[in-house]
Amino acid sequence: MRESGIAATVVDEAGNIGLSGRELWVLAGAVVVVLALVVGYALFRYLSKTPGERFASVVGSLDSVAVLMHSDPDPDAMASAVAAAEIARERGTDTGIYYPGRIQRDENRAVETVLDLQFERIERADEVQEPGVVLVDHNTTRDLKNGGTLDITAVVDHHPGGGTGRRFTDVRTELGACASILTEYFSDLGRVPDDAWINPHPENEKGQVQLETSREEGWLPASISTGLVYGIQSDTKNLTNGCTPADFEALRYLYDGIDDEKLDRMANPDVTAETLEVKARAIHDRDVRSPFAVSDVGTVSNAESIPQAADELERLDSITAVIVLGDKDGVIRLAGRSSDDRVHMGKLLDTLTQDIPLAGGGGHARMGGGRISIEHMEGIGPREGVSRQEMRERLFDAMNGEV
Ligand SMILES: [Mn+2]
Repeated sequence: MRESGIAATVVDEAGNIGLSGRELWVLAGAVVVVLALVVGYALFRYLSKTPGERFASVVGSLDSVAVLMHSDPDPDAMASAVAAAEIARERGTDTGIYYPGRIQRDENRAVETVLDLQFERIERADEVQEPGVVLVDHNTTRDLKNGGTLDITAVVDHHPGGGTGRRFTDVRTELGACASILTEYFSDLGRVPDDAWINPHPENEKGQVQLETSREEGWLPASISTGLVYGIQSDTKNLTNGCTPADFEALRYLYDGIDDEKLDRMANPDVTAETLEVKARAIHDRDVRSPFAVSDVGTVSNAESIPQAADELERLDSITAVIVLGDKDGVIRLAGRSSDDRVHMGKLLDTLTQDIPLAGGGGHARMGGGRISIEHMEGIGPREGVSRQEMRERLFDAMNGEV
């Protein structure tokens, strides 16, 4: 009985066993089922990973990674960058933290100093040598010269904008701070905020106090926890603006790791005498025509004191919109604040600077800035210029909707 039907095993003259057509189909079916199971299992493993685990495996798969902040690194961006770098380092990946622009504000510089952070300032994309790039607290590289040439591996952010990473994107626009997302990653990865500063680790045999945190045990250093807490605080105006349950959950998780003394030094940094003097000048010399105010603080040596003076003046109870101007190096800097729905500060400063050569302005509804070269404002060349006093009148006219 050599051939007893289609279903039977076929044995040829040489005695080799072949497969009938039906058996081939069964075998093919089995292979397909096994493949589907393998793919399904891999997909299940991937999908059942937490965002923190996925982020860690992406950054951990690279030899080195560059963590990039935006051009005005604030406490949220710095804390997020340090956290992202920590997760990569834990996986054996070399890291560098970079930013274009400047760290100017007193409170931003305080974070750098208090947490003893090392960031590298760059101007062009080709200064980034690492094969992997992670963006934190922003999602496109427009602040960086030739930023478009960078291959962005991962994006972790809470701003709108639609930028994505090639291998990982976690943008949650509803959250108050990017630091809340990175905090969740540490929680996902089983890291425990180090409360060593509250309860010093027990003394070892030699009687030395072991304050050094032990990475093997999964501790999260207090400086990182404290930075993340301050990042959340400062991005949400001390938890009064844009906070979600997830931000509070992040703070709850970090609570044990807060270093009170460091947090206080960051939240209440020493300010330079000039910043206080410029604020004082802005308040003393204010020109109030309710509900608007303009204040000219004259020449300053740190232009960053001008927006800080605007923040201060905006707090006056009868004022809904304020513009502070001052000059440095022949350039007038304008800083505007508005809580008045009739005054879109960014558009106002943009319109106002349009007919002056080399001037520019812009921003959001509630906050804007601008720059005007004094020479060009006063009208070098064929144009008829505007005096500083006339500029002040123009600012009021613009806030009144007359420009
Ligand atoms: Mn932020």
